[in-house]
Amino acid sequence: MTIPCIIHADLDAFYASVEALDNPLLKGKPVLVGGSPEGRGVVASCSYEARSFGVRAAMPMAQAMRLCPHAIVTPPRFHRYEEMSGKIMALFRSITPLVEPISLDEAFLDITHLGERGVPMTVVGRSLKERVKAETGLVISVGVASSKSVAKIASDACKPDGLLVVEPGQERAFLSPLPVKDLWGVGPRTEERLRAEGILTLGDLARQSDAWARQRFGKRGPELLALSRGEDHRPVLPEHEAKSMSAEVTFESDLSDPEAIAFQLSKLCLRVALRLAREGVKGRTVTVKLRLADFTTFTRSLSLPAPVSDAAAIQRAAQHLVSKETRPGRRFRLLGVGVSNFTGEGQLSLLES
Ligand code: DCP
Ligand code: MG
Repeated sequence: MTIPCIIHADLDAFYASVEALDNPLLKGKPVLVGGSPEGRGVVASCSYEARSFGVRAAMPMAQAMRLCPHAIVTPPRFHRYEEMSGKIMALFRSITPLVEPISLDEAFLDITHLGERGVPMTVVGRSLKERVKAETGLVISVGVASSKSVAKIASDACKPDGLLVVEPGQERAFLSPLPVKDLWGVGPRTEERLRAEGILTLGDLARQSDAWARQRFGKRGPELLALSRGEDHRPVLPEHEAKSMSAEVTFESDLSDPEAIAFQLSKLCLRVALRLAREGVKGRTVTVKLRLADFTTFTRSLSLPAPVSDAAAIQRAAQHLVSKETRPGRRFRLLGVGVSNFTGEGQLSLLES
């Protein structure tokens, strides 16, 4: 039986690293990319120099500046990050067509074919890191394992500038001492519930029975147990097999002005259109995601008579949906746009290319 070989690659301090790449004065300095410290801005990305002061992503910018007063703050430049992301994903695809991007800066690569030919995984990982560095100037951390879940945990564990290969058969030993929160899908609430039961590490979790897990977490329980044991059979799905493409933004301060919302919407539609164009797909369903000031989150969808991929058409549909939800006094915290329900037409052109 063939053992799958899966890479999880994730750029180190992505936005902050791109800023340092474009402005050498920022190299080796604590860099924070995000909203302004005066507003309600948060840190989107921070260099490892800034992290040594305790700064973390999603932290309010004002708090980050208290921890690291000499940090350099710069606003995000999404187009530039998308451009770099495109370059890196193309590089990944030159190694295998089986690339599943998870976000702008991370992807799974199925390199089972190299494993079958006996190429050592450390060699593949090292050469991937070197190529990314040489061709883009950026640094990735790489985890290699027999499954997506273990590969992802491995790349997180070896950051920054890391390479970690978990050999087949060693999955459980690798996971066992790690805290439960390292598992993909275990958020603060699940972590707290597990802690209440005395379960702190993945090893603690792996020892429980399916019945125990089902009783506490329902259907998800046995799935969590399997992941804690390093068992994960999900395949790497290339993006054109993805079900949707989307982009979203959290505002620095909640928006209620319809014109301001329309402007943000237009930028999101452009980002989604870029991704659709890159993959050569069209979709018939446009969805908007809205989060109110009180964190209530909901989506609204519209199915169109014909598939679309251009920013203007996506925007017309998205704007129609959003306009029905805006009213005086209603403030929005987050806005997202997605296109799904991809058509045969787009898929066909993909196959042809
Ligand atoms: N991002 C964001 N807000 C967050 C987390 C991430 O806007 N709360 C953006 C900025 C990041 C990018 O996504 O640069 C990638 O996210 P990562 O979690 O991979 O974070 P980094 O790449 O910045 O750091 P690292 O991967 O080295 O931990
Ligand atoms: Mg990253």
